[in-house]
Amino acid sequence: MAIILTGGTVVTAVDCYRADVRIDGEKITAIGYKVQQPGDECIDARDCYLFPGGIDPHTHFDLPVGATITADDFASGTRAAAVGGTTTVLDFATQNRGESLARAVANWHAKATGNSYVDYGFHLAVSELSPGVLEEMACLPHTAGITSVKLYMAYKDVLQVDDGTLLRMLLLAKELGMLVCVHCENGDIIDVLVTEAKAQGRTAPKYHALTRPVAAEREATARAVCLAEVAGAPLYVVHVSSAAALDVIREARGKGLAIYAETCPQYLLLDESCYQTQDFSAAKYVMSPPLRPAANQAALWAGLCEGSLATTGSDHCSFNLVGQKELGRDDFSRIPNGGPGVENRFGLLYTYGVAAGKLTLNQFVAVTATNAAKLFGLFPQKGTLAVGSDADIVVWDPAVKTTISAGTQLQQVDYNLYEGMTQIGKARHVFLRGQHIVNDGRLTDDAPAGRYLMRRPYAAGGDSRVSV
Ligand code: DUC
Ligand code: ZN
Ligand code: ZN
Ligand code: ZN
Repeated sequence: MAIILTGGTVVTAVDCYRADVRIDGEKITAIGYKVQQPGDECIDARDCYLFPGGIDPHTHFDLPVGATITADDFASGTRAAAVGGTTTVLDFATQNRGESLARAVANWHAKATGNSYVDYGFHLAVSELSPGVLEEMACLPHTAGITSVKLYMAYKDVLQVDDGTLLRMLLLAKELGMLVCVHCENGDIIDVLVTEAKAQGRTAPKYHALTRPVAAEREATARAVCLAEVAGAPLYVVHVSSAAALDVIREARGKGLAIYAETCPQYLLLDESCYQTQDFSAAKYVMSPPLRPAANQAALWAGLCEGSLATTGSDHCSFNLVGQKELGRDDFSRIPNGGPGVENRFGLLYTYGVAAGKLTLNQFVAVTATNAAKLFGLFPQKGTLAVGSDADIVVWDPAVKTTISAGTQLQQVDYNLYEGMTQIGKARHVFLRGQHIVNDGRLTDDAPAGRYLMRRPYAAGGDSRVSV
């Protein structure tokens, strides 16, 4: 028995039209009129948009950081994703120093298997590039289905790689058909500023932002672009937070370089004034890069609109204010970095993008799903509504208004970055490969149905990426 979504408006990155959608098993098998057959179950989608399930290309679930571990694991994080309209996450399988890549990947499978409510893939976050690790890289695409890695230009003595290492990785990745994702902040600058601030007894959360200036992001972005140019390799800049870094990306793309970039709802919607609290609660906003002066927001929205920014990731990396962020009560540099948002990304982009007139419906779909699918080897299985694609569908009711609050969220963390903000529209139904995982806005009782996604190599996507 098939499911027919009737009377809705189908939205993809390029189209917007009224049609019924037929879901047969895990796939979309027809889009059009009169696609119903006797015995089919009909679900009324009148006055709703049918969007491809959101793809969040940037989450950290069950990630150990120092002496603690992120508040959300795969179960709580992906439940939150699902109700928010996200049906695929790409999480960062993170290598501990001294650990093989195979070990890191096995660790992440152990965390996710049987616990994920949405489909998931892994990027590999590399913390050490010993010769053995470089050799292991070659196996990732075909044995593990991992076709992207992340390197850090910040976190001196912990994660930071030097330019030579980054260049080598770009050269290797190009050969292997992998996309290199880079955290672009100059870790040496930050290290000096943090040391200075602490020497002067500056311990409050706001010094996190003051020791990570925009210039450090701009410089590292320019350096990463330069290294990618030299390597002739594509580059994906994660979590772009500032107009200055965006300018570097726009210029590089203008020269024809394959530079792609992501921003996050927090940089589009929040600003550095969040750090100006008298108490410790500003620690909620301690993330890297930090929140910026408000003038950056308009530039980032424009970047999404014009395509210089291809994707939006939540960078969901949640720590409770009580007991976790508090580890840095006397020293801002010990506050675990990151904030929650996997539940809110899709709705925030709809509300403050589409409903506010900053993004078209097509642009919204591109930056919440399609472009990530193309860049990370999932298109057209994921990221669009087409016959033959996975039936990952969000039935979005634009007439519902809610107020975002930690009190009502599924994210298992004691605050929400967007507390009190309005969300326009809501996921009334969500389908994951045809399975009805959210019904009437609520998660069904079904067991976690998320599956691991073996992703195709970068080059295998061929022309689909040209349009990102
Ligand atoms: N970078 C991320 O992408 N996430 C959490 C912290 C960080 O530095
Ligand atoms: Zn990062
Ligand atoms: Zn991250
Ligand atoms: Zn159903």
